[in-house]
Formats: sequence, C-alpha cells, structure tokens
Amino acid sequence: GRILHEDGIYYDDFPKDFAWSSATSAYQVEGGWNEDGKGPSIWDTHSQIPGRVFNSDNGNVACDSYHKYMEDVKIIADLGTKYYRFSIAWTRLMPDGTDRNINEAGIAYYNQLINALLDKGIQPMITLYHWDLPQYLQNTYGGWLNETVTEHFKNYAKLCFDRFGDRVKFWITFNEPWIVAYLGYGVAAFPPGHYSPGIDVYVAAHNIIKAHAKAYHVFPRKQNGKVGITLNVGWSEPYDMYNPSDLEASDRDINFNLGWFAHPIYVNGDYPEVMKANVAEKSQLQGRQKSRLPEFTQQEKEYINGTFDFLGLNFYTSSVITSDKKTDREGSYDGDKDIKGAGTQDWIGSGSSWLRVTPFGLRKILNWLKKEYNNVPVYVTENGVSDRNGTLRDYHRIHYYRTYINEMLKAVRLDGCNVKGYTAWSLMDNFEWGTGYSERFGLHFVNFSDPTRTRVPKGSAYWYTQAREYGRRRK
Ligand code: GBH
Repeated sequence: GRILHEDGIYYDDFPKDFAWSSATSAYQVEGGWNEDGKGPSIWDTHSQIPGRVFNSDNGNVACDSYHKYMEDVKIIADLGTKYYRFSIAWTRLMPDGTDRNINEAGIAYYNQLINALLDKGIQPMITLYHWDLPQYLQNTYGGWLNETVTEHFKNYAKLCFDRFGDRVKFWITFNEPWIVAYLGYGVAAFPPGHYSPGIDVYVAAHNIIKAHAKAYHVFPRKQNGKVGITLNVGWSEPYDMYNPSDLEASDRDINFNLGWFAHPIYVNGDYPEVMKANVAEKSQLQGRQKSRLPEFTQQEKEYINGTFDFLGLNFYTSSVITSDKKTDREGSYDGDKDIKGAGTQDWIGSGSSWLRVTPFGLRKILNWLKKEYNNVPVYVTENGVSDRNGTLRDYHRIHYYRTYINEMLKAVRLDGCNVKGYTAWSLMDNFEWGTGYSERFGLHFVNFSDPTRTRVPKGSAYWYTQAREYGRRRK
C-alpha cells in the first residue's frame, strides 16, 4: 500500500537525509581537451585514433561543460537534488600526472564549479578517477601495471583534498575499477588496450586497490569528509534457483566482479576465497608455479582493510548465469570464473546491448551487499538507462527510474539495507565511451551537432523532480 505505488516515489518514505543526485564524468562531458594547460589522457589519445570509437566520435568538445558549467549548475538546481556527482580530470591539475607541474588554471575551473554548486545548495560528490589516466603515466610506467603509478595517484588525491576538501565532503577514489582492469587490460577494448586476459588484468586491479588505499590514508580526517570507492556489478540471477550449483555460480560471479575489489577493502584486505581458490587451482593445472592472482603481503592487507566510509554502487542490469567448468590452457579471468551466460529471459532492452531492464536485481544486489559487507552504508552512485533517439518523451526512462527506485525503497524499508543515496546516470546525454554519442543516458537532451550544446529537459527530468515533490505533498 503506502510504500509501493505505481505513480510516484514516496520521497518522504526515504530517510530524511537521503542523498538524491545525478552524475557525469570529466571526459564524457567537459570537452576543452587541450585547453588552459590540460595534458592528454589515455582517452584523449584513444579517441583520436579513427575507428577506435563508434563513428570515430571523441570527447574533444563533448557537452562543452568546460565552458558551460553554469548551465549545468542551473539544470541541476532545476532538478532540485541536493547533490551532484562529477569527476576531476587528473590531467587538468597535473598535465603529466605528476606533481612536477601543478596547473592552476585547472584548479580554478573546479573551484568555480564547486563554488557555483555550493551557492545553489548543491553538495559536490567528486570522483578522482573516471578512467582518464594521464598519457604520460601510461607511456612512462605502463599505467596501472606499475606500482609507481599508485604513488602518483596518491599525490594527485592529496592535491585534490588540499585544494577542494575545505568545501567538498564526499570523495570517490575510483569509478568502476573492474572496467579499468577488465576492459583496459583483459578484453583490451578500452585504453590502454593492453591484452593480457589472465595475468595483467589481475596486476592492474592489484595496483588500483593499493592506489585506493593510499588515497584513503592520505585523506585529512579533520576535513570531516567521506571517502569510498564506486564498484559496478550486475545482478547474477541463477538459471535454476533450486540448483545449488547455480546458486554458487551466482555468488561466485558477483565475487569475481565486485568482490574482487570489495573483499580486500570491506572485509579483510584480501581477495574473496573463491577467487583465490579458483585462480590458484587453474594456474596449477596450467602448469604454473604460482597463481596468476597476485598476493598482498600481510602489511598490505592491514593497510587496505577498512579503507572506506561508504560503498558506491553503480547498478544497471542483470544476467542469467549457470555453472560451467572451464579448462582453457592459457588461463583467463573469464575462464577462472567457471560460469556461463544462460539467456536473458524476456527482459526489456535499451539503447545499449548490455543493458536490460531488471529492477528486481537492484533489491537483490543491495541485499547481497548487506549480507557480505556488514550492512556498510551504500550510495547508489549510478543508475540509469539509454536510448538511441534521445526522445524528450522518454516514458521508458521514467518507467526504468520508477521501478528501480521502488525496488531500492523495498530494500531500505522492508529489508533494512543501509542505502544512503541514489544517483541518476546521467544528468545529460554525453560521450558514451566506445559507443560515442550513439547511446543517450541523459535526463537532459544534448544536440551534439549544435555548437551551443543546449541542454533540454526530457520527461524523465521533470519526473525525477516531481515524483519526489509528489511524495512530499502526500502528507
Ligand atoms: C558506467 O559504466 C560508467 O561509469 C559511465 O561512465 C557510463 O557512461 C555508464 O555506466 C553507462 O554505460 O560495449 O560490450 O564492451 C557501466 C558499465 C561500461 C557497461 C562499458 C558497458 C561496455 C560494454 N559499462 N560497457 S561493451
């Protein structure tokens, strides 16, 4: 009855201080890719190469938020949410990723954005790393394969805390390290495109976890802010819920995807047991002396364990999976999981091949996190859906948001999950990585062939505001 209603979200049935937000990331919206002293990142380089991105699109201009940030602040204020999540381009502050050269023009840009948000009563949620590694660190060290880069990341994080931390109280170290490691070093579809599906995919993740911990430890506690990491995961639905091996496969899949990063940080400084066991066993069968999964020293475990104030969750979709013993000769992250896909039911699709509408999965994954990580405070830092036509009458997006948010509400009110906030991806249509401008996730429409890049609210933007207003008025 009261909590679950088809027509709106009962905003005031969420906790009073529930943090409603919307999000973007630097490379996806800023443009200004070489302005005012900014250095190149691996995404700048990647997307200049014709054919790497769909339609050879790139983020050189994107939504032009580097110049139009005041318009962004206005549409965020119109949404009425009290938070906004964006990321800092490391190369704007440190053009080559090191502290040899601090670019004050880049710092000034983020100061203006932060101050304009605060003027309107909007709290910034800042991501330090949303995939745009300084190209110099890639060239010089081989990117995340080299532990030296974790020191540079620490220095970058410290610079951000020192310069912005007086006003910014919510920090995300990494956005979706799974994507960085798996798509950058496993599949190699994303930069740096280093193909090593069974070895370096694990090395990259290993160093990112260390880099996260360093940033956490360098945070000045007297600033009274929160620091966490944002992990992406789908819900892995067991093909046959009465088959114990499918239930185990579901659990194993989530551990390989999210637990890979979460278990060290939120449980005990080390990888999930099932991951250690699987990779070790397969490595041995493949005739190796050592597991392909790197090990943390005892000291490192203690250093990594507990480096969080919250868990950020990016959740979009689900898949159906079953158990499948893999026996590949070389060894790969995919093979190490011992699972395979088992269809997609008749779940409704979207503008993205990988994204199907599965609201129930959000409630299930929130319960999984509650159980595994001692009911850690969770912020949903991304959730949303794409289309390809960018229609303003986006009833499908309203349906998506309504159903997912209501499942989240069930997790909060009926299941006792400790969810503190929710973030819509995205504030506006933007550069959708490998698929360029062809997939649109925005609450606002952006015309990418119009030099003014005017932002136009879609139906979902009005809905996101009004559904919450409706709840407030209900009393
Ligand atoms: C998030 O990633 C990102 O944080 C955000 O920047 C992005 O815009 C948003 O979601 C929407 O995608 O083409 O088959 O190789 C979510 C994870 C990463 C899933 C890219 C799809 C490409 C799959 N997404 N991935 S594929």
